Amino acid sequence: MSKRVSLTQYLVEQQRLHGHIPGQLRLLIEVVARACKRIAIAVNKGALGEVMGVAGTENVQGEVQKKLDIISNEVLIEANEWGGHLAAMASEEMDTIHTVPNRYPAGEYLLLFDPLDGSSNIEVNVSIGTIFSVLKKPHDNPDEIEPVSEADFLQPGSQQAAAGYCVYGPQSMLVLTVGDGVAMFTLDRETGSWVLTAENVKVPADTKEFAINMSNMRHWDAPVKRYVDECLAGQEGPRGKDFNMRWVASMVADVHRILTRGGIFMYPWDKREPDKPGKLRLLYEANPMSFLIEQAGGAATNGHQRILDVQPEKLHQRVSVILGSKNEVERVTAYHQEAKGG
Ligand code: P6P
Repeated sequence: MSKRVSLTQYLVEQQRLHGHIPGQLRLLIEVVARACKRIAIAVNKGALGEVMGVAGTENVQGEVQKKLDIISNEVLIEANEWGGHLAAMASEEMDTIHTVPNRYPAGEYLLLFDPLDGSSNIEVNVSIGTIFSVLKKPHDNPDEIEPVSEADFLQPGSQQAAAGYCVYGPQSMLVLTVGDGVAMFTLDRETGSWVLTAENVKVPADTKEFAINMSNMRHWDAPVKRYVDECLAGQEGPRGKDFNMRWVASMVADVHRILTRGGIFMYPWDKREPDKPGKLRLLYEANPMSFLIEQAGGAATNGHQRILDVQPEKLHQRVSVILGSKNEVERVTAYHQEAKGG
């Protein structure tokens, strides 16, 4: 068996080789990874752990919260409050930011997360996951310790210091980037450690697999409909090849498949709620996933611009997402440009 490299060893070696994982960032990543282990244990208990079902509350998105949504959120908050690496946190499950209590030291990073994405799949035992994004707290005046505010979180995804997800599936896997490629770690349940199982992950530029919720087809804008129709036309159509379709309804699972074997994932704007840019949240879903995909050589746009260039205006704002194999994302984006007469 080849020498096993743990998450800690990987981070120490990356710091030694490339120097962009300062101590506080390494601590942050290790704390998040440890919290994800606790979430994996709770998720894997299922009905045996009395964690199934709804919590009887709604989140800021107006979505019914599952018990595991709340549990996962609390695990991440408790794990990250005391370490001195964070100034504040933001979560899909919390209306406003959570500032590190005064009894703990404040750090220079901001942590954003969707604590349990895809939770509609919990009862049917389909992969779900935790998505996280790391930003640096802006410093107007480095000599002053300024209070943290929601405005500090409103940074384009290109400013992320790190991003990743943990997928709770047949294996629990942690997928991470600090801006120098994508690495994957598999949870060894016997030792409780995250073991490096893939690095320098690359998304093939072409694919024969697309992921979209086809039941929304009648609501799509023309460029998305054109792209999917061409995929469905297969070998006899303009693409000259047959395509396969997958839709897990768990972004973490769909993105993990794309990082593993290529593909394109789309949750586009549609006519159901014209004022809503899309379903997925920019800061703690689209930005971290787009950072990972780009670091693996893929592309991520909202149909009109690079997702990582979108300037956020609200903490929970949504965005249209087209990400994955570069040539396919560029095709769909070009169709949007053509439709605009670009
Ligand atoms: P639909 C899960 O609720 C989620 O936010 C993403 O993980 C997933 O890709 C999408 O929504 C699924 O949405 O409308 O197909 O159920």
